[in-house]
Amino acid sequence: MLNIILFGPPGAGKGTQSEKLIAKYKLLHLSTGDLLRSEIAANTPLGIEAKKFMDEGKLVPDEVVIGMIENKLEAHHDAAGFIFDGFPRTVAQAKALDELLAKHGHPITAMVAMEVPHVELVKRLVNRGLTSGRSDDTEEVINKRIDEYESKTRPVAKHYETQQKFSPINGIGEVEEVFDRIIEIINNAPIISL
Ligand code: B4P
Repeated sequence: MLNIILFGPPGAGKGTQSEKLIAKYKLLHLSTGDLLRSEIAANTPLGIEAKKFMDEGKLVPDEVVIGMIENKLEAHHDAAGFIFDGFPRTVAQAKALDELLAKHGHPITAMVAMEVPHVELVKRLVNRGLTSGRSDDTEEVINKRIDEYESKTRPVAKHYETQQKFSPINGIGEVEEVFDRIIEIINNAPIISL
């Protein structure tokens, strides 16, 4: 089973690269951002609560996102593996994910971290905001999201570095070039079973 975490700040290209990886490796895509946006679109109590945090550029509380991922993992026991996109975003989420995957005997294979400088992130997301209709793609909220990443999400890298699963790549370049860097890491990662 191939379990890949795509890691990086907002706008690093996690969603963009996930689409290509799913097509190549036939993995299940678990994007907490997408899951939260579909709850918002359906106007569920969870969505209404999550929207308040997302509109301010803040992370949604851990218990909400961990619960969503747990439900998806339980519902897809037979998957060939998962692409975790935008999850885990805190050390508490990473610990919860490790425990959930240990139950199934298939831990994280690799964390691929896309590195993109702050100015480029803001440029990409402001640009996406022109057409996305996303209320969090405004310059003010984008900067808050990047601050939130620096304080709460960056430490997750250390968590997987300690497990020797952390691989940074340059996230600048054509989408295809970045994709090639990611698949090189995935193809060379040892597959571990517990
Ligand atoms: P998300 O939806 O996860 O993600 P994102 O920050 O928008 O970034 P992503 O990296 O996927 O960017 P994309 O490929 O689209 O998060 C939204 C919010 O949800 C968070 O702020 C938070 O509130 C909440 N949330 C989600 N998960 C959570 C969790 N686990 N815990 C708590 N809260 C959570 O790329 C961006 C743009 O760049 C696109 O326009 C794309 O076309 C462009 N681009 C991509 N690759 C490029 C390249 N190589 N060159 C140039 N442009 C490129």
